[in-house]
Amino acid sequence: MNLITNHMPTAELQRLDAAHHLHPFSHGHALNAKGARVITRAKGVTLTDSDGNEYLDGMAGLWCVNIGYGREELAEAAARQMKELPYYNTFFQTTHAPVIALAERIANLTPYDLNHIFFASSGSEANDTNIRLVRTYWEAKGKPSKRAIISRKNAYHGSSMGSASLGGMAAMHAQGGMPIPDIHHIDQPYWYGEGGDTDPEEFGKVRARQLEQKILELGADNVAAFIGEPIQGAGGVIIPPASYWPEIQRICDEHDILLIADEVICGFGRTGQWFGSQTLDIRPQIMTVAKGLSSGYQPIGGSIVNDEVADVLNSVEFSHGYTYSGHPVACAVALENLRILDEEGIVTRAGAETAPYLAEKWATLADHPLVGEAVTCGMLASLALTPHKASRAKFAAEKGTAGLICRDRCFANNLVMRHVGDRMVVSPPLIITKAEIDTLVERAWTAFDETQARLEHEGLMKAAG
Ligand code: PXG
Repeated sequence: MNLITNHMPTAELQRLDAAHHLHPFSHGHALNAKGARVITRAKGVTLTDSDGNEYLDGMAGLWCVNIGYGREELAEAAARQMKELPYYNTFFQTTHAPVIALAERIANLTPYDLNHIFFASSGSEANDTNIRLVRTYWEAKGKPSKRAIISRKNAYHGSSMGSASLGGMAAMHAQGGMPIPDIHHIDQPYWYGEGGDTDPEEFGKVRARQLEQKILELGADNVAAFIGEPIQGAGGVIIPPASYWPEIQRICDEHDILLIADEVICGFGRTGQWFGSQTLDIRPQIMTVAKGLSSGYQPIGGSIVNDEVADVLNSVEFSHGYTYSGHPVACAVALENLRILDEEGIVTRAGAETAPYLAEKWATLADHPLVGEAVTCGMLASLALTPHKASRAKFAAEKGTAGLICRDRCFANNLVMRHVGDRMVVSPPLIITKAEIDTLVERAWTAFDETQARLEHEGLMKAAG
């Protein structure tokens, strides 16, 4: 048997990793000089590295391990399915039981009449599907000019050409010739960072109305869809003012623009309900899903569409699909994941008990001198580091300097927290206990103390002018 061993010395694993493995979103030379951290196993909310250090995983991997690590039922579901039917496709007029069962399960879980799913293996692929899907939909309805898609700056929708173009990450657009044509970006509803003296609710409406201005500028006859994450995740867990989504909804409805809710992070319990659209009261015609659908145990994603969109799409041949659309093993694992999330009341408990507790404890971090705001929605939480609380000032140092120091101090205190620029974010497994939340917040506080000391020592506690 070809055993993948964790029993090589860390330095040897790091040497081989540096020699042959290209990492996502990394400066290779810098990483290789340092050596990547090697994670060997995980259980519940705890990761163990190759030196035996344990970390509380405040990020559920990459916002995906909603069910927590180490659920043997999912491994068994995969093994069972691999023995029965390890692979077959869903092209050429064929189907199989796992994909049928999962599609039905998802249709039952989703709100409104979002009853149909086109499968992919990731959020990026699903959003690429969405680009082709909404254009094909309008072509089938005799409106081929409706091609443009409007998104937001600092949105994250994936890393492929199409999905990264939908995203609004400046650093990504700077590489490789993006965005592709007919994708437009309006400003994000980030009041803390961009709202100045405007009242937050007023700011939410102002930012939403940029959508209307953009539609009028392009002509509604040329606009296919608007896409947005209910809460921006990779952009820093930006929770929009309450006024924002109702206004976006009104504008999409009035101008006959499809609304795509990218639920890749918000879906499957993250916001305290099954979908972020329910928490934020959005009625999308299309939802993108991935991550929590299988809790990351298998790569799977998809585009969920409502009855009307499915009906129109089904009136033509949609020339689109992936080898692994509806992969039987991924479907079997996702089904088991959804069964457990549901039957063990994990989503319900996260919403009713754990999220309010996280909100209460996370709010105490706002008392730290380095913290400007600390906010949560369900099991998503973020805070802004600042050199000056009262003015919500940014640091004079390059954006992300303080955040990176803080992220490293979190690791040093056995806590995985992500930094997004100078915001710190968490998105823990939904099964995290109250005692583990206490530990998370205690470790964060210590890390912030150490970050502050380091920033002071290096003369970095200065506000931007
Ligand atoms: N949409 C959203 C809202 C996402 O957060 C994707 C689409 C793309 O999914 P895939 O499965 O193709 O990665 C995502 C992914 C980070 C980070 O550092 C965030 C994501 C992925 C990787 C890193 O915050 N989000």
